[in-house]
Amino acid sequence: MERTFIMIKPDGVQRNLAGEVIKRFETKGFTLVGMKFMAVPRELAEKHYDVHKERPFFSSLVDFITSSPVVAMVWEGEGVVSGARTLIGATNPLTAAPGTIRGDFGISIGRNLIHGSDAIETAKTEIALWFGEDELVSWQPAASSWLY
Ligand code: 3AN
Repeated sequence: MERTFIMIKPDGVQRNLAGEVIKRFETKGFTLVGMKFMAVPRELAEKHYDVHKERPFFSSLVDFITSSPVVAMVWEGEGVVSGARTLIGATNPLTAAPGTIRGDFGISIGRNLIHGSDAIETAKTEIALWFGEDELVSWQPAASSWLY
């Protein structure tokens, strides 16, 4: 089953939006298979944003992501990589559509609340970078009478 890496960035945590973000992924129908609240080591942040290392905003992006804790998650489901990007919205929150996470809660491109892998291959790389296999749990809801 397809998986994607999602991170609620320091601004999302500090604005108390973690629950709201998780709720949107849950109610959409995706399945949580890994989650940790963590401080991000600089080396991990640099590897994660390696594709942007020549961009002018690289060091401020790494500074920001390492400045206070994030919620790192892996979500699973059919089409979850592009589906998550749709839930998240465009990179610039000012032009992100209303109804998306960035469109509803953000105004600044440098504080756009959340990261989501941009392609299936990127998702595999990012999941391996952020999580050990033993931190991911595949599960199914119980087909039993106690699930109301
Ligand atoms: P997305 O997160 O939508 O995939 P990317 O991969 O282009 O967007 O950018 C990664 C992160 O870099 C963004 N989430 C944002 O925090 C930051 N970023 C992108 N463009 C800019 C910019 N022009 N100025 C400041 N930060 C930026």
